[in-house]
Amino acid sequence: MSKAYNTSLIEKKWQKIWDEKGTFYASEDTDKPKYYALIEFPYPSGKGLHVGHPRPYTALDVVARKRRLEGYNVLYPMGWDAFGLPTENYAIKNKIHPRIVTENNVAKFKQQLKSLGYSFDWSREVNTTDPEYYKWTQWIFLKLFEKGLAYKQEFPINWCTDCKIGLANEEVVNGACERCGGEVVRKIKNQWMLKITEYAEKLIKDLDLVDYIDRVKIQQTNWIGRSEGAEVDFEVAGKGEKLRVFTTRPDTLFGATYMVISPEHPMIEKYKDDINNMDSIIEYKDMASKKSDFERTELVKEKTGVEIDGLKAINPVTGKEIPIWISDYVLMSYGTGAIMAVPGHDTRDWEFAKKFNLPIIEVVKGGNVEEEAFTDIQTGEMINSDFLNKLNVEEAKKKITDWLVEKKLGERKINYKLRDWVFSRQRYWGEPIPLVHCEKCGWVPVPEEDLPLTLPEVDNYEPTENGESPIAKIRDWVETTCPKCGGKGERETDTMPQWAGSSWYFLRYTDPHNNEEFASKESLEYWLPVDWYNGGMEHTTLHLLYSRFWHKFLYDIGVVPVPEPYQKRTSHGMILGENNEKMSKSRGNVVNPDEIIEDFGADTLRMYEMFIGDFEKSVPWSMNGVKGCRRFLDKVWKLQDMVVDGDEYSKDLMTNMHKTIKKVSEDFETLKFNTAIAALMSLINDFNSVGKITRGEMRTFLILLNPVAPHITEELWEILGFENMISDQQWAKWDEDKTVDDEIEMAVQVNGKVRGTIVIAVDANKEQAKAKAMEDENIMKHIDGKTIVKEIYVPGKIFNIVVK
Ligand code: ANZ
Ligand code: ZN
Repeated sequence: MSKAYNTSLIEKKWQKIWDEKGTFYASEDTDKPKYYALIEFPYPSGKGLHVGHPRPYTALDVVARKRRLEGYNVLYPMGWDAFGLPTENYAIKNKIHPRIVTENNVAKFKQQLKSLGYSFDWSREVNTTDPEYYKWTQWIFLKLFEKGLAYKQEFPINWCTDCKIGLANEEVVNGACERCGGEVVRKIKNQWMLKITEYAEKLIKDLDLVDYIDRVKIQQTNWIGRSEGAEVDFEVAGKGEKLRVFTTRPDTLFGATYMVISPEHPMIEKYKDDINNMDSIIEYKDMASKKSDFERTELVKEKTGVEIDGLKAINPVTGKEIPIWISDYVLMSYGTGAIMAVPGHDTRDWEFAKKFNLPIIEVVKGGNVEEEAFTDIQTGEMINSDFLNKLNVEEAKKKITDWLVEKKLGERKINYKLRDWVFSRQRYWGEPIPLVHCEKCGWVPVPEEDLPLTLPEVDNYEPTENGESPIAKIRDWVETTCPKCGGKGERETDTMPQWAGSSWYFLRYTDPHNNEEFASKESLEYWLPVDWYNGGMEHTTLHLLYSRFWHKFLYDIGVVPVPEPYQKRTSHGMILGENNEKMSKSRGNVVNPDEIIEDFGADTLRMYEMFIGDFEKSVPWSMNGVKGCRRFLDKVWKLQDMVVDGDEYSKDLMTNMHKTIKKVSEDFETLKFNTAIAALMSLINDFNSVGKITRGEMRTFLILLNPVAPHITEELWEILGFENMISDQQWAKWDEDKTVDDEIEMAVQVNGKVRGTIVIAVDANKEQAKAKAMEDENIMKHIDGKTIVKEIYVPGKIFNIVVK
């Protein structure tokens, strides 16, 4: 009889062996083909590992382990995205240096990850807060600066008056800070910006080169938001001034009955002396400045606005004078900050026109513009549009644009929704931006040989009242000499955002200890691109886009060998609490992975997270599910008592073995971990009904289960005296022919009507089929007393007997 299944003993034992042997170290020194599997490295928060973390980590661990058995040299690395606000806030509150907080958190995370038995190559661990790492983050920033892709600009940001920090639009809810509820105001700050917009076109186009799940491609494409259209000049009556708009529908120009400019449009300031209602305009501007862009452009909300009294525009095709309004639904940050309003064919303009009683002209026939805007561009035909009449929208667009270009009234234009990346943070715990400001020379890079520019020691990490970084107070760090002229200079005191270090970490993994370069050419050539990258959907338009941008830039300056960093991208769903809500302390539904490992074992946790449901969907946690997985592994453990000699598969199990190998092999590739496990569960039931298993069957079973439950399978492998370790074996192969059942059910027809079914061997001949058919009463009933004139037999498919 076997010993008890002692998870803690077995799991610690194998983790130690893997560690000592360096079983999962990747090396470039091999003839094997490479495979680079990657998951998003975690932010080591003080809360420790969440049960959500192991879902993607286990999934790609399964892939990595399978690939090794398939003969690949696999890189599956891990590291820490460790700069960031929570650590800094914790440090401020508890008066501990963020570096120490980070060290502690990393130690805790690492111990937790090790207890899950991942096949990470721990010799390549990276940490974004390590000066030897961020030296290269700074280096890349300087390259961007050198090429003109980093610039400093006055930029309105959402400023939380309590946190004293800039917030992203998504972080402002009803004018208040999402974190603390504090008041959010717009504050103009001089910020470092990265010109990601320069890569907008490539970031869309090169999605063709990669194999990302559709929803990722779609989200990125929409986020970049490419719009083709035209810019058109409208004359401001009597001012010799042009008001330029961006439109995607130049074909509707004859229907432009008024214009709208953004409340921040510079024209207001310029013509303030000509405007008779400046008071109401200023009042409106104030109100608008309190809203986020998101709120301003929400479709559902009631339109507001003020007509500018004193300025009129002239529609360039009709020559008619039209009013100019200001409204917050027009953003200064998009296009030209001004629009031609076509209420007949644009929904927002239509609502605005209805509210303020502005004229609506139908220029595309097809709807009823008194009822709603007609926005279809496929079916309509132009009317009320002079030389465009009778054309369809597409033709009209082309014709009017040509006309505008010819008359020098406008030009073709492509716009993107994508904005440049605000790259400054006024906080301590981030990479210092390695630039010095000199009165004479302007912004001067810190020389490469002086990198890393390390963070100064400060006593107080609190941001300052005026919104400057706490570093600004360390005068002897700030005051320096200009690297160019040797005169007096001051260091930039903003730090980089957390997205910096994660924008290139996958490159560092290829050669993490290199002191000369961020990675050697050979390592990059060998390992890139990442073959399979799995990560959260919430990073699609942040980290995933940012890192593609940095990578493309590095490709353009010739320091990485491939244009795209990640060949394949997949994404996992969230794990919710047992009550189907997001796990959180306040909801009391948090599951601690340590406790699951303690009570059930790491293999059970790994297996459960792979079995829990469709990998791409959110699913609630279930303790019953965990127990079910543990019961399965208990059954696996007991298999050792049923093993009999024989390297072959037995006749009874032959088809099932081949079928299961095929199913598991394919499902592991297509994120169907749950159905792969189900197949293994069903195979064990077959083992149990047969009552014994050959060594050959057991061997294959252990190999198939190994990627999901690596500890128990290595242990059984050893107990049963198989050679070496599973990690040294080859992935199981299946024989397609043998995946088909030897016996099948076949319908038997008499004169084209099904009269019964027979069970026969797949390769049975007509005589054998006929013999079986004759045993069937119902079939015989239809044949008896008649003459068989024809027998049509299609092996494996059908048997048709024709009688007279
Ligand atoms: C006239 C027009 C007629 C428009 C029509 C649309 C339909 P996307 O696809 O998002 O690029 N627009 C331009 N700049 C704007 C700004 N700064 N703030 C708010 N709206 C702005 O949409 C471009 C369209 O959005 C432009 O085309 C313009 O309205 C508006 F039947 O011009 B359109
Ligand atoms: Zn200088």
